[in-house]
Amino acid sequence: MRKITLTQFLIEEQRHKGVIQGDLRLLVEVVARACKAISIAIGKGGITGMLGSATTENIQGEVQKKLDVISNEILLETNEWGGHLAAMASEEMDHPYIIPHRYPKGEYLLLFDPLDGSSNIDVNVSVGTIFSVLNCPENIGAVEEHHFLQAGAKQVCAGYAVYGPTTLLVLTLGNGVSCFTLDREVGSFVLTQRDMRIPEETREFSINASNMRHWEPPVKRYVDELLAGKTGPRGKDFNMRWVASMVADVHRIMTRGGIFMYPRDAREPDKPGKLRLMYEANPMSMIVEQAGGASTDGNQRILDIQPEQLHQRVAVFLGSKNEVERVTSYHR
Ligand code: AHM
Ligand code: MG
Repeated sequence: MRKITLTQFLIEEQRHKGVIQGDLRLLVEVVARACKAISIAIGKGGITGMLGSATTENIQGEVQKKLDVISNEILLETNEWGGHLAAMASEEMDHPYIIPHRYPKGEYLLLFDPLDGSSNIDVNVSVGTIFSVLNCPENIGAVEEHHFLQAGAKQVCAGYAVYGPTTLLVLTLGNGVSCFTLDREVGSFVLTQRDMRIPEETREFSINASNMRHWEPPVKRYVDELLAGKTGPRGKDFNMRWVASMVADVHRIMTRGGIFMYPRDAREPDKPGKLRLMYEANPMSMIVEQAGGASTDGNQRILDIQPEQLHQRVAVFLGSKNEVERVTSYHR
């Protein structure tokens, strides 16, 4: 069987389908190259002394891991000079990084969570990188923070890498979702699955149950019904999985279905949920919808939310369509 590399896949998308422009192709290739470098840095683990915490906090007041900082730097350095970007924003940086004047300015904005699930790094459990691409508004002069505040429905591309037993890149350009596996010897991503689809029905759910006492009533009701199993209102048993790396939990759902929830809760009433709209919820929602799944904040489609702040948080319910619709209907 002929192997299709990411490069070939992108060239075909550009040439035959006209789905993407040259600069977007370059952007995806550069992000993929950054993900390879991050995968290598993670793979060395304790050998290079890179496990453990840095001495810094991010804007959310979370202590950064050394690999959070390194992954962020890798993404900035690989992407700044190619001429495909106008600016970048990251979960790990307070403010956007504007492409310096010495480099040509491109037409895209890149947003990322450089190392998602990084609390898992020290225990050798899967982590990942999540990214989102927006068009930079035209005729604006200097890029400013508010230019990033576009609804998720406007994303032109989204993807994630999972650094697990294999390194995977899952990508959507707005016409379905494809999965690539890193061939470590050759150093390229190889297409291993086209047109990923999330089954509409599932018997699996994913939530951090330790927060149960803080949940809102619709979430409590929904999870209680799942837990009641065969003899409860759902009439079937459900299984539960929680990796605590969104990339790994979402990838499982992309592969065999399920529902992922990180609801709003009463721990910090001014913060709606833990996950970030721009770096986590929007790109994952685009991918999930492109695979036939659904994604809401309990009340509305996540991709329709008009962002007000770069680092804003949001409640997330995503995955198999029928379950997402059910828990969303309990909120009404
Ligand atoms: P991070 O981006 O700082 O790693 O935080 C996001 C992660 C998600 O990957 C995961 O779903 C969630 O936080 C886990 O939260 P919890 O610690 O409540 O299990
Ligand atoms: Mg994250």
